Amino acid sequence: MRKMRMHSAQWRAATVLASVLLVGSMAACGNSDTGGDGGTKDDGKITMGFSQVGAESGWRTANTISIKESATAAGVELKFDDAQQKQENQIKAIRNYIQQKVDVIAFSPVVESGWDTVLKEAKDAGIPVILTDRSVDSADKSLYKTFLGSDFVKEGKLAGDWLVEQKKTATGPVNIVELQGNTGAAPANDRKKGFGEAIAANPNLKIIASQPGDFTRAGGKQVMEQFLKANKQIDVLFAHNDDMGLGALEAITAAGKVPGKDITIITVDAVKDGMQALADGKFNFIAECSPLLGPQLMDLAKKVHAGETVPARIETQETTFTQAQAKEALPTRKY
Ligand code: GYE
Repeated sequence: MRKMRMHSAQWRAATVLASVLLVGSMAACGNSDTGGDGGTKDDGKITMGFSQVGAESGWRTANTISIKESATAAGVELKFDDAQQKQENQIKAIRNYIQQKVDVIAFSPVVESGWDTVLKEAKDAGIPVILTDRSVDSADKSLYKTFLGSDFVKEGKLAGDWLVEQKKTATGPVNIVELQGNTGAAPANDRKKGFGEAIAANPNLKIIASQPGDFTRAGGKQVMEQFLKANKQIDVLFAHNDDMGLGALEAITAAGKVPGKDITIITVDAVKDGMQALADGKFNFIAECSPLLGPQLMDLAKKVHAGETVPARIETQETTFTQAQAKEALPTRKY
């Protein structure tokens, strides 16, 4: 852990000075066993404070595992906090990390808005911040070093484009219900936007109901039950993640309908359980969102800590899956 903050030029000067002093003192002691690097190696571990959204979904679990494993592999000392999907808990965790003078703060913001004050506190303390998975809507981009994560608008658009293609011969209305992620979250806002823009290509495609299911199975099930009660004809479900889709399956089956046949189901993520439902014919299409952000995050932390400039935005590479593609991909799927 670092005791004080310096600019990279100062760091370099300090490192040179320290190594000169170290070599000098070792020579004075007659100790030449320096491990072969002349004693210039910085063995001080990077300490990262990470504030995770919660444990709401299979995606999140895979993401947490990726971050913890990558920290160990990269020799980064990780302080980890689960905010249980509450912004106030994340702010508290970030303030703790500032107080503990960690080297880097990384977090996945549960919602997009309301971060300026705490980000400014981190900046004033000289602690670099990396956004992972989800972004913030702060106008001041100097409050964080980079944002590593997916293009959620694109995911929604890919989901919508697939539906437009499937329904291109439809002559009557196609009734769509939408299960949104937690209110105010970047992936909820953006997936809704991308999907809406894509389906505008065919005026037959109509969203007749749209509610948050908080990215959880329980939320998906409960809201889908309400949708089914309130709407006679539901043709399509677009769920902002696999877990809500999986919860909705129970409600659909309980209502005597066949998921994947009576109701076309499109989701986002492509975690194992979602891919299994797709391979089994219960889901119809998934836009992938990769949770395996750990290795890139650790790499970025090292660069930022060393004072290197990193790209302001790093986008995750993703694909989409049909039922046939899910069958093929499942045996080697890691999460
Ligand atoms: O799609 C969902 C999770 O922020 C991309 O959060 C992430 C989303 C993911 O709960 O399953």
